[in-house]
Amino acid sequence: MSITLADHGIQQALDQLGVKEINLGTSTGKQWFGTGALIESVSPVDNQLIGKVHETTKEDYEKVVKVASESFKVWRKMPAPQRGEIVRQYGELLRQYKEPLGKLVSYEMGKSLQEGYGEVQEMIDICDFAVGLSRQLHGLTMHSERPNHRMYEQYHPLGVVGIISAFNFPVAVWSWNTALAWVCGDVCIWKPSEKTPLTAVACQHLMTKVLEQNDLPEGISCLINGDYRVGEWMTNDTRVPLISATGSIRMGKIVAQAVAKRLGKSLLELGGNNAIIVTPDADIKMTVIGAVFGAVGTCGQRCTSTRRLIVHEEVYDKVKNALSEAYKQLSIGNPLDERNHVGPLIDKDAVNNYLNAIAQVKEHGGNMVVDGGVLEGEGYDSGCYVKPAIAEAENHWEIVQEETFAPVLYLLKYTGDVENAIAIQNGVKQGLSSAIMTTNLREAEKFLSHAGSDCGIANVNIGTSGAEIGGAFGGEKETGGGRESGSDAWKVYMRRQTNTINYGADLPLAQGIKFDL
Ligand code: UN1
Repeated sequence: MSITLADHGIQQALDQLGVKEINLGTSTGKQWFGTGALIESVSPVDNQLIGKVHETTKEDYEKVVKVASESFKVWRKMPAPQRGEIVRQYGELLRQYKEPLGKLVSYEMGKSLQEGYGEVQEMIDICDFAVGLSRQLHGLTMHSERPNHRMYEQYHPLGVVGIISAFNFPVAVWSWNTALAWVCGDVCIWKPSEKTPLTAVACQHLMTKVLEQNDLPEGISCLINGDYRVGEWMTNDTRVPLISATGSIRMGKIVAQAVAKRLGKSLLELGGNNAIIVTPDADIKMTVIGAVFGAVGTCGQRCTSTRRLIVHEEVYDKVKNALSEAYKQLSIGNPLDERNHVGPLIDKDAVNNYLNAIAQVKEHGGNMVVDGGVLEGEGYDSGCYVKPAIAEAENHWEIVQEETFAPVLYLLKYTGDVENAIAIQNGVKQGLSSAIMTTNLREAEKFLSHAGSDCGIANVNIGTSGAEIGGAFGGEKETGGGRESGSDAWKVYMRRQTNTINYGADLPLAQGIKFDL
């Protein structure tokens, strides 16, 4: 028996957010337009069509870039703290709309309601962060080698920022980029995942309210919709100096090359193959909580999801048993029901990738500690609900080396010193997030040292996922090297200028060069 959108409370959320059955997919802020083909947004929760969005055509795209480039000239003139005020208002609106937006995130993407709300909370948090930042876009001053000279640096807005986001964090990652870019004086064009276009339409409607209330020009916040072809218009466009892209390594390599070809800047946040090292001195209770949330949260579809658990032989069986017990407690089902821990995968392709990973483990003769499978029967009609699985594996297997965006956790055994575990942890192409569970200071510090984890994120006694917005987020190696959200990640959204001012009556040259006329 199918449940209607109204039964889920989704219809009400859509109404509150101004999302319709058929939506224009292109927006420059106040104006909405679009004549392109329709993208259908189907919920992985129960296969229901939530709504449709018109794809952006090349003509629409041209219009958007023109408007964005014009509005940049106005926006960059506004003092940064005033831009911060606009972001503050957006954050306020997100507080008001947290419930419907969180719900729509949960239903369109399939993550648990708690995580849907958590994602909107990340948006609110980054807005708050950006408001403070708007008064701190500082450069350094340096002492000049020449007398009567002053040297300093300043940061200027960059221009139009193109944001390509993924389905798994359909709204938060956009906010990490826009909230910072806006206070930095940039204007943004957002291409969300074609799997989650409605949450993007909802966010743009909210921003439209803010822009209208403040009588700001069109083009500060723009939305375009479509698949990789629409993304390509942006990556190849010299009018877009920075492309920030989140997604697969495969996608990132294409984007990076296209942007580099025109010597643009890119900020890449790509795949991870995140591991937790569990040493003999680990607190097992904490380990289980961190590992289970890391592996099954968001149904294993975070770029920070825990994929590998590298466990010392002394505690291996204990950890293995504790994990299989914990997995028995997991309830899988409709993510809008707060009793469920795990919702569906995004679509059938994701289910196939998951099944393929398990099949490959079995081909290698790997033992399934907790077997997987697709769930069937009432409540599982969409065919996207899978059982989180745990497999005993080896690090060098091709499937372990890859990121499978699904809840499959590989158990890897190590012997001897923590250095051996670190070598396994680093022995993959990706370098996003990593963690160690230990109460031993020496092990923890080794893991954090120059010879330790090679990832952008390295945690002690915390899992690999669930990073706070205050730190710079991103990773090394094939994760792409970009940093988003906290710390000084804002610098990538600006151009740096070094200024030297001579307030003397002579013109001495640097490096002691004499050039007498
Ligand atoms: C992502 O999966 O692309 O650290 C982002 C985390 C979240 C963000 C994940 N704060 O798990």
